[in-house]
Amino acid sequence: MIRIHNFARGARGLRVFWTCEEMGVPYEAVAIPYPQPADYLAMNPLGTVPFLEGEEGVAIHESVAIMLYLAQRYGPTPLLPAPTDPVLAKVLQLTVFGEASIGAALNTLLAAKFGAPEAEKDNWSARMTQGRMGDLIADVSANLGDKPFLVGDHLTLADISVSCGLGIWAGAFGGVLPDNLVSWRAGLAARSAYQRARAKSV
Ligand SMILES: N[C@@H](CCC(=O)N[C@@H](CS)C(=O)NCC(=O)O)C(=O)O
Repeated sequence: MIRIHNFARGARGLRVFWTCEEMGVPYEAVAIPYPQPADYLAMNPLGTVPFLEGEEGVAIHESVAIMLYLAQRYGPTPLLPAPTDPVLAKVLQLTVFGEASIGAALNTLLAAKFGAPEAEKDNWSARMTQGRMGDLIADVSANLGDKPFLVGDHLTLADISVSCGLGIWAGAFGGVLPDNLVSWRAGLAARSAYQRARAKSV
């Protein structure tokens, strides 16, 4: 069985657990303490989570790469449209955006909030990144409009990736979201696959 390593309540690992739950892919959730033990660092020297130990010797980090890999390795799945489906491009764009834009900005802010010395917590980069988060959230809100899903008429990897990224914003920073994003996240959180994934994230 595949193994997915994650910190307790790690939002990026939740992306991966949730993808597996939606697809019905069995997995073992492996809780990683912080600081990471030597055997974990031997497998993933960066020490980041999530990390996938898959079949056929697969061993990779990067939450979005893991989601895309699982969808292709264990699909087809409605979470990832077929190559000829015109909505594929938008699903890929937003799935990557959830981490490359939102997640990366939040890591800068997390480092400033929890790691920086007092005098550096509100430095120029932190303020610039905070402002950028506003732009990113406005972009997601405009993409969603009053629809229940970001792309098309059903859940895709885009919803999973972006909503988990915004979960860090709401959870770690008490960040406020526009009403349409609050309703969308509430609808996603009501899904049984999401709830099973959350139960594995403790
Ligand atoms: N882009 C990476 C980011 C991974 C990442 O920064 N994970 C955080 C936890 S959510 C982490 O491992 N932090 C601990 C550390 O960097 O030592 C991904 O999406 O997997």
